[in-house]
Amino acid sequence: MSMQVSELLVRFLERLGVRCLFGIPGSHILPVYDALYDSPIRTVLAKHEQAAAFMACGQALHTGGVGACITTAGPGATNLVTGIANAYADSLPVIAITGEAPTYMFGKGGLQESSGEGGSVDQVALFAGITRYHKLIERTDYLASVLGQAAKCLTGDPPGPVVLSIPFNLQKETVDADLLDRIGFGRRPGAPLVADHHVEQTLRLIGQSRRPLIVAGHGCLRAGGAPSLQRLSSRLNIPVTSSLKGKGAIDERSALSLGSLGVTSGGHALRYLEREADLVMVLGASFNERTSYVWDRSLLAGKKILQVDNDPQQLEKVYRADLAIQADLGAYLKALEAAVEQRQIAAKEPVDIAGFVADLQARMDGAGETIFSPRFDHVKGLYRWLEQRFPDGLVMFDDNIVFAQSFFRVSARDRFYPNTGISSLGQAAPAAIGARFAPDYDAARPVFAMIGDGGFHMCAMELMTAVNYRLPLNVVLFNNDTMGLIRKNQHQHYRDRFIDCDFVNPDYAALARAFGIRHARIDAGRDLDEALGDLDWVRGVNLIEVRVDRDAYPNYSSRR
Ligand SMILES: Cc1ncc(C[n+]2csc(CCOP(=O)(O)OP(=O)(O)O)c2C)c(N)n1
Ligand SMILES: [Mg+2]
Repeated sequence: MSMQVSELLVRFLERLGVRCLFGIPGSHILPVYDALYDSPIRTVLAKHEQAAAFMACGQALHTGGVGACITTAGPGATNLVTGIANAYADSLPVIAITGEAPTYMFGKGGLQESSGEGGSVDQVALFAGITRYHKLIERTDYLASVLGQAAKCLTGDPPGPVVLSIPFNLQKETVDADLLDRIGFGRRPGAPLVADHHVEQTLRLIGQSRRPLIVAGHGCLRAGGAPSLQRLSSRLNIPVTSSLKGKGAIDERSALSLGSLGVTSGGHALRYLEREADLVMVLGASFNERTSYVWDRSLLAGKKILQVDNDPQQLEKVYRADLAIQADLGAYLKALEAAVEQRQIAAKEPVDIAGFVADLQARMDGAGETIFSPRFDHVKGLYRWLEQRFPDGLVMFDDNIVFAQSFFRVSARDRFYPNTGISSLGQAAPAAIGARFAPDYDAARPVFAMIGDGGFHMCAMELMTAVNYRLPLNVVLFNNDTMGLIRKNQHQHYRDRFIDCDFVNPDYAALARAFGIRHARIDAGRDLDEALGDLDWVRGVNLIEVRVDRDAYPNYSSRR
C-alpha cells in the first residue's frame, strides 16, 4: 500500500506517542496539516512559533514523552530557534516538523526558501548547533533511515531535539506505507545493572563519613529515583540539598531537607555543606555555575566526593571525585537501598536540620546577610499560601527562579520546573500550557507559570491560546515595572547607571478583562485569602499580579 509522505509523517508522530502538536500553519506545510485533520493527534494553534516550541518542551518535561511542534518554512522555522535550543540544553525529546519551499525552486529565490541554495537562508546550518538531529529531506528513498535516526535521538539517553524539514513537493509524493515498520520505536532500554563494587565502594565511603550530605540533581527525578532517595535519606539520617532542577527530589517540607543549593538560594545548604559535611554525594547534579557558586574551589575542599551520573560528560566536569560512577540513578539508588537493608547498615547520628536552619537564619538576619529583606515578605507569604492551599500538589513552571528557589518548598506531590535550559525569559507560560494540554494531565492539580513582567511581555499573547482552548492556567506575574535582575546588577556593579531596564506596564486588570480572564492583585500587606479566595484554580485562566518594589533587590550577586 502506498501513502502520501505527509500522511506517513503523521503516522510516524502517532507511533512516537505524540498526542499534541503545537504550531502555526503556512502554505508550505499545509499537506501535513491536511493529514492531521484525520489524526487523533490534537493540534494547538499557538500565537508564535517560539511559544509552540516551549509548549512542546513543557509537555515533554511533564510527561517524559515526546513533545512536538510544527511550523511553515522560513520565518516559521526560524522562529523556533530559541525553543529548540532550550530543548537541546535541557536534553528534551522534542520534534519539530517544518515545511520548506519545493525542491524545484531551490536556488531560484522561492518564497520563504531556506534551502541554503542561491544565497537563501541555510536552515541546516541554523539548526546544526541546537539539535541532536536535523534533516532537510530532499528525497524519499532514504526516508526510513531518516525517521529511524529521528526516533533514536528522541528516545536516546540522553534524548534531544530533532528538526525535520520537508519541502512542499516532497510532502505530496507517495511512499510505501510499510516503511514505518522498518523503524524501531522502542523506548530507552531498561536501566543497566549497577555493579556490585560500586555499591560496595559507596557503602564504604558512607561508613567512613561522620556527616554525609546528598546533593540531588535533576538526574534523580528523571530516573524516577526520588522515592528511593527519600527512603535512603531517612533510613540513614543523611540530609539532602538539591540543585535548582533537582528541587523535589526529596520532599522539601521533610525534616532532612536543606532546601536548594546555589547562588540564588537562601544559603542554608551552602553553610551546612561548608561547616558540617565531610562526604558530599553528588547524585545526578552537574554542578553548574549556580549550584557551584560560580565554581568556588573552596566549596568542596577537604571533603570526600562521590559523584553518580548516567551521563559520563557530567562526571568530574567541575570537581574531581574520590569515586565517580556512571549509572542510571534510579537503578543505583534502588541497589543502594537494597544493600543498606540487607547489611543492616547503621544510620548516622540524627541531625537537627530545623535547628541548624533557625540558628543560621537568626545569625544571617542579624548580620544583614539574608537574601530577601522584609520588602519581599508578601512574596514569601504567597508561596507559603500556595503550599497550604494545595497540599495535594501543584505543577509550577518558573521563569523567575529567585523567589521559588528560596520560598517554595516542593513537596513529593508537586512538580517544579525552573527555567533552566538556556534560561530564556518568556518560557514559563507556554511551557505550562504545553504541560496542561497533556491528555493524561491530572485535572485536580492546578498549573502555574511564575513570571516577571519583562518575561511576561515576551509571551503575553499565549494567554489567549489558553483562553482559546478553555485551558486552565494560573499566571503569577511579578510586577516591578522593571527588568529587576538587570536593575539589580546595574545597582551592584554599575553605580546605579540604570539603562534599558525600567518600563511602563499596562493596566493588568484591564488587560485581563480584555482577555476575558480573572485578575487578582497582591500588594504588600494584602490578605491573601481575601485577594485569592474565589479564584477557580483548576478550571479558570487567572492572572495574579504581585506588586514588587522596583528598588528592592535580592541580596545576591552573580558577579556580572
Ligand atoms: C530571552 C531573554 N532575553 C534576555 C534575558 C536576560 N535577562 C535575564 S533576567 C532579565 C530581566 C527579567 O525581568 P523580569 O522578567 O521583569 O523579572 P524580574 O527580574 O524583574 O523579576 C533579563 C532581561 C534572558 N534571560 N532571556
Ligand atoms: Mg520585572
